[in-house]
Amino acid sequence: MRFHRFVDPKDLPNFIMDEKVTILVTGGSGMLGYALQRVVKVEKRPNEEWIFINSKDGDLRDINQTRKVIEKYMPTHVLHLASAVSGMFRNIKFNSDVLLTNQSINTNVYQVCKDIKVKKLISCLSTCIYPDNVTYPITESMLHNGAPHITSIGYSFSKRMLDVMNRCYRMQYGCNFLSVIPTNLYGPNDNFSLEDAHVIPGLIHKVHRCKKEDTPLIVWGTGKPLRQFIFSYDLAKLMIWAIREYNDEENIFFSVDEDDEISIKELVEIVVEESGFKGDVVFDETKTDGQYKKTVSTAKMRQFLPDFKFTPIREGIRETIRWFEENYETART
Ligand code: GFB
Repeated sequence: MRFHRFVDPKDLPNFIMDEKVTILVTGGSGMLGYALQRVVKVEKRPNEEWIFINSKDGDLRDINQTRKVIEKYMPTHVLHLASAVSGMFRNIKFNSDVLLTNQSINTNVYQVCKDIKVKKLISCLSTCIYPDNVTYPITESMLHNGAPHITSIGYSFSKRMLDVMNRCYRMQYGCNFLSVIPTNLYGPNDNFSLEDAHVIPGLIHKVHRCKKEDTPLIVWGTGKPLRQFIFSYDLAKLMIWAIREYNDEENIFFSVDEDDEISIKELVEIVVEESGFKGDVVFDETKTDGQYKKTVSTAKMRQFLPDFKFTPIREGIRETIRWFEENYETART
């Protein structure tokens, strides 16, 4: 390959194969961090060093602790996953706590990564932060076209600010800071707390209880809402691809395709069948459905990864149930 006098950095292969890269993952012991640790074991390249940190290594709400832990490893690349995140029902109760926690964590991590000149920083948004009143399927560029759903306003604006920070740091300092946007995530090592969990871990824990106590399964809402669920191990593979290869300054959705969107009712049927629950299922319609749907287009992702195979939802749920049953005593419940 002949290099011309001027080569646009974006055209250079991101990881020059023999160049040593140090990838620091914040929020390294959460559900996605857990999945990344397992996938990296298999997919790690010889020139890559992966470091997973969590709140025990330092409180990222504190700028001094943030600087200390990041400068300890001096990463060339950062996957910023640390965040206050929970299901809709906890978001409704703690919108301002979630907003303030994420604001301080993100401000500190971005500041330090700019100061130590990391080559690339990728942060993780979520599709629930997109406008609630929107045409479907949602595309990446619609992020600021209106207010998000009220149930998660604190979380949503704290994550939208990451997009704004990417643009500001890129304009002022030329930082290669960008974001990827997964849909509803589930998998091993999730938060299975009955109150705070997202719907899949919440249902898996409820079924576990109902089988023990021989009680009906209470599902919140009408069961009509629609969601695109992505298995944590699949997202881990996509995040590894992104930190190595993705250099577009615009965001990208990581999601199963639109055809794989399912209703909460269909989801309940899969969880019930895969856990062998024989009891009654009751929909408590006094509980809110939240956002009816947030269907995203995967057209951009498919341009880069036309053949990426996602784990079928039934298989992912079976694996998550197996992990929960095996780790019940130590799981977050
Ligand atoms: O997973 P979930 O809390 O997240 O709720 P969202 C999804 C749907 O499941 C809602 C219904 O329509 C709920 O009414 N649902 C039924 C349940 N039973 C349950 C249950 O036992 N627990 C829960 N949690 N839901 C979140 C955002 O919205 O999406 C977060 O609040 C985050 O910030 C996440 O972005 C990805 O999809 O409604």
